[in-house]
Amino acid sequence: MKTLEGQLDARPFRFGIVVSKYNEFVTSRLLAGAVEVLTKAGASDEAIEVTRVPGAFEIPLVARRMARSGRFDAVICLGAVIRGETSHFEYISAEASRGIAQAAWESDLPVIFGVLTTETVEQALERAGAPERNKGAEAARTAIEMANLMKQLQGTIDKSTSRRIGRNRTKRKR
Ligand code: INI
Repeated sequence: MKTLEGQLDARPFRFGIVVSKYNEFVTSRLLAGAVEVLTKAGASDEAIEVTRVPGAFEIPLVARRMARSGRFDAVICLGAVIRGETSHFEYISAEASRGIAQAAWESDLPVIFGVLTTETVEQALERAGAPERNKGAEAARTAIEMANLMKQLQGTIDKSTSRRIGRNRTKRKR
């Protein structure tokens, strides 16, 4: 049985990060957590590009644009939607998650959901703190693993396609 699983090696890859400025006291910590993980896993400074957007609602459009640019192996989305501060919490968080998933589908690239949706500021800060609980760090680890996995899958798809083409060629020759 063959099992594929992505490794935590960031060296071969380029990463785009979309981070929202809304609740920057939280999102700056998510960004720091993500960059630390990428750097420790071998990504160079030039391999990381950060784009800042006004709020979580704006993340999907920019994530999609970055993912479709062909310049990245994964895009990491970072934001913080806090219920205590908004009556339209549901709309913003639902659109952010739906749009981020859609950006991945439409680009065939890992677009990673690192948007906190919490009831309170305290909960948001708790999930933007120490590396083991930092949602930005978690999103970066997922991005590295998925970039590696997609590369492996590309290899298996290429091989099976060329096997199929080879078989068809042989059939035609007969
Ligand atoms: N954006 C956030 O990222 N988090 C929030 O908690 C938030 N609140 O509370 O309203 C928020 N609002 C802004 C929103 O994302 C858009 O930028 C705005 O609606 C303009 O489209």
